Amino acid sequence: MSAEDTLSDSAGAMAADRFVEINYDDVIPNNVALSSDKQLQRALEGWRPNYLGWWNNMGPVGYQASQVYLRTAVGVDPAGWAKFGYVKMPAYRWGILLAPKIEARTIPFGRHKGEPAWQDVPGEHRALLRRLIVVQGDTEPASVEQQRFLGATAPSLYDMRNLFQVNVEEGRHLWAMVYLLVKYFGKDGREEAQALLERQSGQMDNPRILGAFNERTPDWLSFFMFTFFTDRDGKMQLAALAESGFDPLSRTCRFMLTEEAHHMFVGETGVQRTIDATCAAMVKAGIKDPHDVEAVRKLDVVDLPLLQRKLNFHASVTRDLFGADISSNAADAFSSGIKGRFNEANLKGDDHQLQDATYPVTRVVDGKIAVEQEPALRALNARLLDDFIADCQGGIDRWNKAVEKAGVAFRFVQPHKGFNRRIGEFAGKRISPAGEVLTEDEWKAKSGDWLPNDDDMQFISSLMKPCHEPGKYASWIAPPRVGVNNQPGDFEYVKIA
Ligand code: BYC
Repeated sequence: MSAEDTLSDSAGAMAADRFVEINYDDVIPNNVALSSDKQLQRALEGWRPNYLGWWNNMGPVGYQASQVYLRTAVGVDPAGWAKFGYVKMPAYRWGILLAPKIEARTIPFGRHKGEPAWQDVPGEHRALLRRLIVVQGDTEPASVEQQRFLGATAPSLYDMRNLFQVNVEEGRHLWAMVYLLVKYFGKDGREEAQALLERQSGQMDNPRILGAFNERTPDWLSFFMFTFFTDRDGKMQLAALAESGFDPLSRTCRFMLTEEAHHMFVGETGVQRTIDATCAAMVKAGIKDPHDVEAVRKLDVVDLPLLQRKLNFHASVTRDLFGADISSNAADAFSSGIKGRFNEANLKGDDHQLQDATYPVTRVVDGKIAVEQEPALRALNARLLDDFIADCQGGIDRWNKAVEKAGVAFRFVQPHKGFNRRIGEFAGKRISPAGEVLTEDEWKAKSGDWLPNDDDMQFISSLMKPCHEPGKYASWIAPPRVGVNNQPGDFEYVKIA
C-alpha cells in the first residue's frame, strides 16, 4: 500500500471512526510529538476532515485527481527538510513543523525584554495573541481561494506545478496557525480554527479579514505579482512574528519563512520570464519603442507599460496590508513582546523598547507631502512597510537588469508610498506614482494610465490560453532557467488525469 493510500484511508478513518488505530506521524509529518499528544490528536481529528472538505470545495478547481510533482516538508533539517515526488493534492501530507528550539531564548523586545521566552500563552496577552494568529491564519486559505481557477489557464506544466506547490504550502501554513490555536487556546482556539474554514475570499457576508485577500486573482500575471508583492508581506509579517516572545509562534513562523521564500521566487521569476518573452519578441520584430503598445501586443506578449500598471496595483494594494502607519494595536503588540520589528534581535544601537525613539512618517500636510517625526512605538506599521518597500526593490532591480540587457529602453519603478492607498496616512488622498498630491479631477483624468484598465485586463485575459504539453510554454512567458529540483526541460510536472 502506498503512503498516499494509507493517507486517504486514515483521512476516512479519522472522519468515520475515531477508534481506528492511526499512525499520526505517517499521516501528518510533525515534530510536535503528535503521536503522544492525545488532546492535540482529538482536536485535529475534529478539524482535519473539515479542512479536507474545504480543500475539495474551495481549493484548486480540477486537477485534484492529477499527479503533481510536489515537495513535501517532512522535517526541519536545513539540509533535507523536503521530499519531492508525485502526489495527488488531496493526499498531500500537510504537516506541523516548528523550527528547532533555541535553548534559553529570551524575549528580545518590549517591556518583558530579557525575560525567558514564554512556552505557554501569557494570560495577560491572550486576546491580542489569538487575534494576530487568526489574522495570519486567515490569509493562508484566502490565497488558495483566490487562485483556485488558475490551473485551467496555466502557461505550462512547470507553472501549473508551481501554482499547486504554493497552494498546498499555503494550506500547510494554515495548519501551522491551526496547530497554535488548538494546542494553546482551548475551546476558543478550536472555534477560531473552524471559522478559518468558513470565511471566504470575496464573499459578501463572511469575507476574509484583510482587504487584499478579497481581491480576485483572475490571471497568471496577477498571480505572479501577488506572489512577488503579497507573499512578501507574508515574509515581513512572519519575520516580525518570528521575533515573538511566545516561543511556539516564533518557531512556527521561522519554519514557515523557509517555504515563503519559494513563493516569492515563483513571483519574481514569473514576472522576469514575462519580461524576457516580451523583450525577446520586441528585439526579434525590430520594435524599439516599448510604448508602441499596439505593435507589441500583436506579438502575443505583455507590453512593459502594462506590467508597470500591474506592479502599481499590486504594490499599492499590498501596502494596505500593513495597517495604519500610526497604530496603537502595533504599539501594544510590541510592548507586550508579541510582535517585533523586521530583524528585531539583530537591530544594533537600539534599546528594543522604543520608549524615547522617533521614526519619520510620510504624510500629506497642508496639501504637500511631508515627513514628520512620530514616536517610534506608534509608527511600527510605517516602519515595517518601509522595510517591505526596500525588500521589493531588489527584485525590481533584477527585472530592470533583464530589460537593460535586452537593449530595451524601459525602467520599472515602485510607485510613491501614497499612491492608490485605502489604509493609513494616505487613505482618501490622491497621490500620483511620482508622489504629487492631486485633486480628484486630476486623479480621474490620469489614473487609467497608472492602474490596469479594462482594455489591459481584456488583453491579459486573451493571452491566458493553456499550454499543457511537457516542455512547452505560452507565447507570453519564457521557459525557466532551471527546472524544479533540477528536472530536465521536458519533465512532466503534472500528469493530468
Ligand atoms: N484590511 O491599527 P491598525 C501572508 C484592521 S500576508 C482590512 O490599522 P494593526 C500571506 C485591523 O485588523 C501577512 N482590515 O492595524 C501572503 C484592525 O482591526 P481590529 C498576514 C484591516 O492592527 C500571501 C483595524 O483595522 N499576516 O501571510 O496594527 C499569501 C485597525 O488596525 C487592514 C499579518 O498580517 C486591511 N488591509 O495591523 C498567503 C500578521 N489593515 O483588530 C499569506 C498579523 C488593518 O481593530 N496581523 N485592518 O478589529 C497583524 O499584524 C495586524 O493585524 C495587521 C494590522 C498588520 C494586519
